[in-house]
Amino acid sequence: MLRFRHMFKRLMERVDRMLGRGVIDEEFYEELEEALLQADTHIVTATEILAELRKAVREEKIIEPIAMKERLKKAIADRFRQQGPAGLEVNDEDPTVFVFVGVNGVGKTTTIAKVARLLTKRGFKVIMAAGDTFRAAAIEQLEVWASRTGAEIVRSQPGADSSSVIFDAIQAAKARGAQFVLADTAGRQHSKDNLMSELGKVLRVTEKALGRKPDEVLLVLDANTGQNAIRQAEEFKKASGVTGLVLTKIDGTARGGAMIGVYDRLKIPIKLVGTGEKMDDLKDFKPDEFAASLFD
Ligand SMILES: Nc1nc2c(ncn2[C@@H]2O[C@H](COP(=O)(O)OP(=O)(O)O)[C@@H](O)[C@H]2O)c(=O)[nH]1
Ligand SMILES: [Mg+2]
Repeated sequence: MLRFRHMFKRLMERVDRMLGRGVIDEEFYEELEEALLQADTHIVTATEILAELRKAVREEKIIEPIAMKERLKKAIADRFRQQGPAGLEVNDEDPTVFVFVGVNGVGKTTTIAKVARLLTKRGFKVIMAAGDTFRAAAIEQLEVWASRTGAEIVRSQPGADSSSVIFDAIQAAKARGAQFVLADTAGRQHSKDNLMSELGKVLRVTEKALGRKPDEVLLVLDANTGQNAIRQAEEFKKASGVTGLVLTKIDGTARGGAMIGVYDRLKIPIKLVGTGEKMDDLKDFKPDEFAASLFD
């Protein structure tokens, strides 16, 4: 089982030092709050965790530092358990369409490759839509992943209308009997307003081609971005009705605190986690399993 301990390594090391003093006093709580904030925990979440610990100390009669540490781990793990199980929505009527959104560099294209790999391995026919038409390199990158994963790709020229590429990909999927369309989108435009209105158009056009909303609008978030991830999620939620989150690069972050807050603050389920740069480095987000593996 994958372990995600590194996400809270620094926090736990600091807690060990604090507990080394042997007492759980006001100073301990203050320092713990600071440590949680330094791990990028949202202020509201940090406050709630502290309240929970104080209550636990009172009601569960926690006096041993070691017991305190275990209680903190539980408080963190429970936050991840809150959302309940969440799989990807697959429609009875082909094609199922997943649209991937998010700012530049978070891992949209790589995640598309990983999801394609998962599906082609199971024998599904997958079409990638090269909807990031903002840069030529983005189209080429997706082409490389298409050939590596055995997916097909529908593309156009750099600068072409992103939504028309996705429209064409959905038509192609219907014509060729593909079960899945994975649509890439641009993470950068000339302006942020531009990006959000472009996304709005992509979703409207997808709905027109498909006869229903996309089955998932997956917002890809880089786990290293800390609090900023929450702000990005708020903006994309407004603009594109995000149905699920993909947290990438959790293999390389010590800022797990931000992720405790993501579901808490947005109530959008985490669906997948990216654990590396290779195409098999993707995990379903199973809250219980994830929480259990955080600290063992
Ligand atoms: N370590 C790690 N790197 C990742 C992960 N996902 C993506 N990357 C890397 O992040 C960089 C940007 O990814 P890309 O898919 O091009 O981002 P996009 O701009 O959102 O499409 C690339 O170097 C990827 O290899 C992950 O889960 N772990
Ligand atoms: Mg990309």
